[in-house]
Formats: sequence, structure tokens, C-alpha cells
Amino acid sequence: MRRTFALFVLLGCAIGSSGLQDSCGAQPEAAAPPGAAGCGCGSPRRAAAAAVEEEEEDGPADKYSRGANGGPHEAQGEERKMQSEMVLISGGEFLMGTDDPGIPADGEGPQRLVHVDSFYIDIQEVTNQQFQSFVDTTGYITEAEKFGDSFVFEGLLSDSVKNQITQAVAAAPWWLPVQGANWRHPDGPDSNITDRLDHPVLHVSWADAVAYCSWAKKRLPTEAEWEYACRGGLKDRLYPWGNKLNPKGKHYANLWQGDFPNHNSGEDGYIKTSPVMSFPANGFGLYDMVGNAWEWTSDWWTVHHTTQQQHNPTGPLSGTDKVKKGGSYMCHKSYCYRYRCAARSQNTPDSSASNLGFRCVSSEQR
Ligand SMILES: *[C@@H]1O[C@H](CO)[C@@H](O)[C@H](O)[C@H]1NC(C)=O
Ligand SMILES: [Ca+2]
Ligand SMILES: [Ca+2]
Repeated sequence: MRRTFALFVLLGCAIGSSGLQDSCGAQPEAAAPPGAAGCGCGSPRRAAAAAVEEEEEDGPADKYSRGANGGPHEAQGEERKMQSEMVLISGGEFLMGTDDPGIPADGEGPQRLVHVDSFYIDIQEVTNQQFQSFVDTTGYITEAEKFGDSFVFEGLLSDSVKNQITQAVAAAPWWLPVQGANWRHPDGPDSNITDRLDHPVLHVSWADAVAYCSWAKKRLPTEAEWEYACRGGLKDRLYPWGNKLNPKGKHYANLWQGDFPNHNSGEDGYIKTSPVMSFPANGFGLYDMVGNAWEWTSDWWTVHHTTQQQHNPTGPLSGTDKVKKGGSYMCHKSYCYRYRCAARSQNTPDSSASNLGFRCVSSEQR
């Protein structure tokens, strides 16, 4: 077995010498209370060693592309209907990152001028129903299904499943590796997606996300595209809608209210994921850019960024982790202040968890 849970590196928290550029050891800073730089709502990672055997970027995707499967053209209309609506994001310059980082160790800064060309982006996170249609057409099997397990937030598990689990992530005991957890069984083997078809698909690895987008003749966004889209045309704001978390007392994203990880008051209406598009869209018409599910991007992770102006940056050429953006329903300022457009985190590409999903983009109209 190439993969075992290397629990001590699951979050890069317990050891500072892992070489993982994680924020977990960061000093608390002014912008966020102690603990905000911790691992609260970040997803745990599979053993770092697994990343070394990463396939080429287009490997898994090609295998499941329509062309490779013989192209069931008659089904394309149906598939198209199933896919997310997209909007055109007109290219331009924007300020990426921030000079006032909430979590400096994440490489949120420096703020830098970036140009991105026009692209189309899904207005929503990919849903269970959409992923189901992909799987029905292609027979795709996710990495979590192959591995036989995935990480589930303890608060979602039934007592009977919880009682069977002996392992835990030392630095983040609320993440449990659960046998039989995957996109069909997001809260463990005794859960299902029947009542959650319009919720974001979870427990998808980076390769799974690439495979879906490729099948849809789309691709994952670069971090720059994602962040440009997140900002919704606003300049230097924290959130897709501005600088206030709850303008006029209203919730604009599915986050965590209460005390993480023990009590989620669900003040925003949702303890777990919400149906996509349950909260207001940003200025570009995009929903859930922050909160609900974390979203994979195509970039490899680094915390070092050039301040020189960049044109369609795609991140480092290689790495061990992929960048994810936007935070999730598990994010709270006290522990994971990452529901900001400039915020970022990382996971090994084969990681999957109950708070990590994705959306696709395309350079051409689909
Ligand atoms: C799905 O889960 C619900 C409870 O959340 C349960 O009532 C239902 O029977 C399950 N459906 C299947 C097909 O297992
Ligand atoms: Ca919530
Ligand atoms: Ca999201």
C-alpha cells in the first residue's frame, strides 16, 4: 500500500520541520484572534509521500474525457443541461493578495498587480447532482473511493461510526479518517446525498476535480482567476461583497457561527453545507465564492510571490500541494479566518474531506 495515514503530517501542524509551508505554527497576529492561523477549517491531508507519485496533470482527466470514452454525443445535450451556468469574467488587472494579511504565513501577501485574460466561470460550486451525472456517464471512481476512506469532520459523524474510529489527527482531533466516506456518503458510510443533490460535491481530490472539469470541457481556475472572480470587481476588499462580514446583520456566506469546533449555532441557517446559491451572489453573479465548500485551483502551492506585474500567472511549475480558496462552512474567525478572497490554503492533490469541493472555468464559451 502506498498510502497510509501519516497522522503527524496530516495537517503539517505537529511538526515544524516537515517542510510544509503551513500556517499552523504561525504566531497569532493582530488581524485575527489567537488560533486563527490554525488548522480549524482547513482540510486534513493524506500522507505527504503520496503526492510524490502524482500523475501528470492531464493523466486522469484524459482518461475520462468524452473523446477517450468514445464520445456519447447523443448524451451531450443532457449533460450540458446538468452543468453549471457560466458567466463571462472580462479580463483585466487587479490587485491580488493583500498587504494586510489575516494569516501572513499562508502567503497572502504581498499585494501585487496581476492581469488575467477573459474567462468563463461556473456561477456555483459543482453539485452532487452534477458530479453524479459525470459518474453515471463515465463510470469515474474518485480517489476517496479507491482509497476506501476520506476525512470527515467529527461533528458530522453518527455516534456508531465515531465509536469505531481509533485514529485521529493529533493536531486537529475533529478530523477523522472514516472508512466508506466519499462523495456519495459525505458524513460517513451511514449518510447519503439523497437530500443534498443541490449541495456542493465533497470528498473530491484535486485529480477528481480535474477529471470532472475536463469531462465538462472546462478546467480548474488558476488561483489568480479564482481570486479575480471572488473579488467581484471590488478593489482591496476582504470579502466578495465588501469589508463587513454581516452587512445589516445579514449573512453573505455559509460559515461557522459559535465556538469552533464544539458548537455551531447555525445562525446563517446551515450547520453543514448549504444548497449552492443559498447566499447572495457577488458583483460578477458568482455564489459561495467564500464559504460552503473550499475550492480547488490548478496552482501548485507556494507562499513566495513576485511583486512584479504578472500576466495570467499559473503558479509554480511543480510542488507537493495544490492551492484551495474560499474557506468553508467550518470557517470561523477564531480558528480559520480564511473566508476572504486573498486567503488561501493547501492540500496534497489526493486529499479529500467533508469541506472541500470545486468549480470549473473555461477560456471559451461552453
Ligand atoms: C439516506 O439518508 C436518509 C437519512 O439522512 C435516510 O432516511 C434514507 O433512507 C437514506 N437513503 C438511502 C437510499 O440510504
Ligand atoms: Ca453555517
Ligand atoms: Ca466555496
